[in-house]
This record gives sequence, structure tokens and C-alpha cells, in this order.
Amino acid sequence: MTFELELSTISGIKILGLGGAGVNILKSFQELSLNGLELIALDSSALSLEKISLPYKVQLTRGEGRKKGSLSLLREELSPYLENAEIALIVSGLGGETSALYLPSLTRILKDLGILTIAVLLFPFHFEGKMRRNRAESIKESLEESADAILVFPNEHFYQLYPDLPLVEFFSRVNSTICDVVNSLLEPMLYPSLINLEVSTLRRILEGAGEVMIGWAEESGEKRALRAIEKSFNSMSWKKEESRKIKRLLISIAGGDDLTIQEVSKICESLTYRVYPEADIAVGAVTRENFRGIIRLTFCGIKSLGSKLSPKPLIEERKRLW
Ligand SMILES: Nc1nc2c(ncn2[C@@H]2O[C@H](COP(=O)(O)OP(=O)(O)OP(=O)(O)O)[C@@H](O)[C@H]2O)c(=O)[nH]1
Ligand SMILES: [Mg+2]
Repeated sequence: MTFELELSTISGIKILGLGGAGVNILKSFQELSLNGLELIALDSSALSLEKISLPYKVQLTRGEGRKKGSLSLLREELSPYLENAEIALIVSGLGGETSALYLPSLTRILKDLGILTIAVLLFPFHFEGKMRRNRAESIKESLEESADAILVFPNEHFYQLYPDLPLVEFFSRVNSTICDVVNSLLEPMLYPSLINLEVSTLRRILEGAGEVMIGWAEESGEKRALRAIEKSFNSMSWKKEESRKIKRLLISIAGGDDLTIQEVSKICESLTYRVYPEADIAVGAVTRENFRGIIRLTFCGIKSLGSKLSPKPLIEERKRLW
């Protein structure tokens, strides 16, 4: 007898795209055909929801109808989608109204259900003005009480990298980079791996992490492992000495069938050497088709050893909460 399990039904990993940017990034997830991730789109704009084809879409209310978007109703509306969720990522661009209205409630709902909640946030460009930036900053701060881990991708950072790209290409590049980074962190749980990551390990590393330091790089050719380490540390241009403060570290490595154990070991040793000496370290390594010649390194560094959040209910207790 053979069992055919669909990855999407067993992974328990949900990606929620909230607001215009969030929904756009879900589209990039679809284009990359990443397996095992269940996508849910939420927006107040019907137009934005129309542009994506998904079984799960939630139209949020705004303005006068805002009361309908209260916490308990939203929770009721979302509960069928979240029943088997262990990990949820909420992807949203900060600065707009929809994310400001709904992001804090959404993360609170997820936390109260005991789901490991990762907020993937885009920050507005400088040219969008100070008011939008301030709003983005205060929403991010408000999430620190409910989201486990916060990954920040400032649009301005990508603008400095690709100032000359046409707009459409720019967003497509940025959005697919974000998908790649998120996917790299999750794939050692999704695919048969050389070194696999358990959901419980991800929980240990990311629970109550606050804002996370992220790094990523993809390299090929001679000394690709060494170059990937350097490049990943420079990818978000945070200061070198900051790495010493990392007390929990998640390392994810992907390569082709030519990835060597020596390369994996070199990367892990080098990263371990740069962080807090007693840091809690988790490693995942996968081989992927079409990755021959390539090494991809992604990591998340967390500055606290213990969780910054109040305890969540255990997943086992969840049934009682519905
Ligand atoms: N990288 C990236 N950033 C985007 C994209 N769309 C919007 N943004 C950024 O995300 C911020 C928030 O924009 P939206 O997501 O459209 O805002 P919203 O939450 O839908 O809010 P309202 O439309 O005001 O209700 C913007 O200020 C942009 O900086 C996108 O496709 N990719
Ligand atoms: Mg919008």
C-alpha cells in the first residue's frame, strides 16, 4: 500500500500575505512553485485579491465597516485556515493602512493559538516620507509583544542595491529575494534533507526572538563557501561587531549534489566563531535539483537566549481554545 501525502497538508506552515505588498509577495511564492507552504491572502482591497488565484482569500473591512474587523470576528474567520498550523509567517509592507489596522491583531490571534509567528516586514522607501516611515516603525514596535520573530526588509536597502532597475523588475527582484530567503529558512523542514530541521528546533531558536538579524548569499565557483559567508554577513549591511551579540543562530545551507560536508562544516564553524561563544546553534542542509555548482547560505541571528514573550499555549491545548 502506498500513502500519498500532500506536503501542503502535512507541513503545517502557513504564509499569510497582508495588504498590497503582502499579496504581491504571495504571487512571487506562487511563481517559484515552492512546495509545502499554504498561502492565505488578506487585504481590504478587492482589486488586490482579484489579482491572485488562491483557495484562501480574506477580504478585510476598512473605514466605516472597521468594527467588523474586530479581533474576535477576524479570529472566527481565520480559524478554519489555521487549524493545523504550527508555524505562520505574516508578510506585509508597513506604512499603509491595511497593515496598520490588521497586523497587530493578526499576530495576536496567532500567538494566542500557540502558533510560532514570524513577521516578515517590508519597510517603505525614504522617498515615501517620514510619516510613513514613522508609522512603519511604530507598527513594528507594537508587534514585539505578539510576534515571535520579526524579519525586516527595508525597500530602501534594495533601492541602494539596484538603483537603475525598471520599477516592475525592481519589485519582482525584491519580492522573489524575500521569498527565497523565507523559503531557505523553511526548506530543511520541508524537503528530505542532509541535515534536517525539526519544527521543534525552529521553535526553540525563533520563539520570542524579537527582531532577527538575517543574512543570505548565493555563490558559485572557487571558494564558494567562504565567499558565501562573507557575502551573507554583508547582505543587510549591519555592523560586524553586532554578530558577537547573537545568542541563537539558525543556519540553512542549500546546494547541489556536489555540496561537500567540508563546505557545510566550514560555514558552520565560521559562523559559530563569529557569534556569542555559548550560542544555541541549529543547522539545516538540503540538496536541491538544479543547484549543482551553487551554494546558498541563509541565517537568522537572535540577540536573546530566552524568549521575550509571555508563554504561549501548547499546540496540544489548542483544541480547547477553539
Ligand atoms: N518590496 C515590495 N514593497 C512593496 C510592494 N508593494 C508595496 N510595497 C511597500 O509596502 C508599503 C505598504 O504598501 P501596501 O502593502 O500597498 O499597503 P497596504 O497595507 O495595502 O495599505 P493600504 O493600501 O493603505 O490599505 C509601501 O509603502 C511600499 O513601500 C511590493 O510589491 N514589493
Ligand atoms: Mg493596499
